[in-house]
Amino acid sequence: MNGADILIESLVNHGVDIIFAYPGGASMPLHQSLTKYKDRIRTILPRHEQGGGFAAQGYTRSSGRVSVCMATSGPGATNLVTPIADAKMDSIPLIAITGQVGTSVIGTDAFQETPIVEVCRGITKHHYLVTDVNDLARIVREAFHLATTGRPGPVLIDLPKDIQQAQTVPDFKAPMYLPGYHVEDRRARPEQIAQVAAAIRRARRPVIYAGGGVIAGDASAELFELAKKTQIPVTTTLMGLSCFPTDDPLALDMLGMHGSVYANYAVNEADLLLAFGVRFDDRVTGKVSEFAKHGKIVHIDIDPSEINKNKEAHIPIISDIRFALAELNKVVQPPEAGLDEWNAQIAAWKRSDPFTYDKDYPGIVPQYAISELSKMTRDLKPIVAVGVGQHQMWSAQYFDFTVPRTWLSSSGLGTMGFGLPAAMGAKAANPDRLVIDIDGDGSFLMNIQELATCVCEKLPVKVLLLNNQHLGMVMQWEDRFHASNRAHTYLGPIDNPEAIGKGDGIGPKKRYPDFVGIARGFGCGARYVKEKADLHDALREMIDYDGPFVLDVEVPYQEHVLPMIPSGKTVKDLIKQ
Ligand SMILES: Cc1ncc(C[n+]2csc(CCOP(=O)(O)OP(=O)(O)O)c2C)c(N)n1
Ligand SMILES: [Mg+2]
Repeated sequence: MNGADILIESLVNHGVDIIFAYPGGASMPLHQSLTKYKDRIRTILPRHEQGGGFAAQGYTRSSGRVSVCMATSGPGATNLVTPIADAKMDSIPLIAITGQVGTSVIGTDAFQETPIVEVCRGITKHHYLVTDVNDLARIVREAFHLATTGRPGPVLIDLPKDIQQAQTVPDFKAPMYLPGYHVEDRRARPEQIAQVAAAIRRARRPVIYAGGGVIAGDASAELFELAKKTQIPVTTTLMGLSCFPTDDPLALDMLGMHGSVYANYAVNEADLLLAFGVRFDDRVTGKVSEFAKHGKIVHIDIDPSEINKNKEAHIPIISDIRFALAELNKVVQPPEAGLDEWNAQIAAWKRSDPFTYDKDYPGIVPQYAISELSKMTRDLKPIVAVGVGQHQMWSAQYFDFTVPRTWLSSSGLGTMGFGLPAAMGAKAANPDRLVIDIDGDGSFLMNIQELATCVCEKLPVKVLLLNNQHLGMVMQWEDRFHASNRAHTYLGPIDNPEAIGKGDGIGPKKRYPDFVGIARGFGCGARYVKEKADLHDALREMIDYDGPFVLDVEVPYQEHVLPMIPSGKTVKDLIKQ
């Protein structure tokens, strides 16, 4: 077999059924091989490698199955850098394959040569430059093992063209050689579990702080059981959303910078913080020395490097989270003193400071559009992808998630342009599910070319475009911290008054660009909506449309995401209005 066939057959052997791949000179043998295996692997052609990388992530985030993206050398490879960095930050098991120039010219600035392994060294879990075709089958085995075990992450395989063409007799069962990588013993010990159970027994104001690790570790059911057994309330990070049903009475919703008032108050007053699969990110903690400083911290994570990284834990446990929670559930008892008083206090906070917005606004505010969509689709349990910005935070606040893996957000890297391709990949993985990209106009434009993929590859995703004509989140910071001085956050023509913050209406008089026209040009269904009275009907049309659909919703740009704890500040600085 040649190297290209060995690689593709290895993918098949690892259960890969879809690959997102964009060809070029240095990856042509791989694409030729993909046509041979087309009965077993579907190749989806994105319209930009970044779109392909995010589509692969959407596939993985929604299904839990490892995904694969591929690009040619040079510019193709560098276009994958952002999705790889994104996957690293959010611990997504992604295999990125790049074509490379022939081994004889590596290092000569050959046509379309970039040292992509060097470029990606700090943003992969591991990376390979293959220099011998006899290593290839083993390397692919290792790549899948590394990407999916322990703390998941992206693995890059850079494959020179001559290795793709070289012939050998492959050994698909070649043993892996990974000295120093031993994840199998990361399991909480019985005495550690007993310690946690004892801490829970003594607690009066406990809170569970659950993150993406609970989803990655497939531990939602165990988390639910623990919360129900003990009546301990649960707040989640942005990455943890959907790991615990947000409509449950014990749900405190998201915490952190744009988290709920009640979650932030509860964490601040907690005497026991149970941190599961989280990394004490600065968007969660604010000023880290002040975060959760009134209580003991239990931190369970599979990655030893997370323990005591940002915040010291009183009970640090390196463990697979599902194993740890399952063990804990066997022995745990509810707090001895009862939690009635604590949960009553939390209920009072929920009543006095719920997520809220101007319900009487005559037009459509983004929060309303998201709430309506959430209500209308509740029974369908749709998969929701988002871009980055205000619309992302409002989606996190106002959409109800009841099933794990239904929330896809570029969280750690915060990459605009994530939403549409991620939704596209999720739709490829879940053809029978409703998949919606709730997007901002700035973010949507960054990977809008993927509408072509959605149409041509028959991936009918829905786009709820919350179009405020601005880079809303940056604009909000201008409003709050820079006296509303507009510094390149308006997305229309530069001679419009909004460009310098001097618009007089609630929206620019002329809107730009014509997203409905663009969407139709790609072959999507599309509609523009401005009146509140029309929203329900427009959402219905979007959901029921047979094909990809863009609903361009005119929303005001004056709205701010609240509450807000400014960067590096504490719960005392929480802004409610
Ligand atoms: C690739 C990238 N560039 C820049 C930013 C910085 N940034 C964060 S949010 C934001 C505004 C996003 O605007 P839009 O997508 O319209 O969403 P909105 O906030 O208006 O809802 C920007 C520019 C980013 N997160 N990602
Ligand atoms: Mg916007």
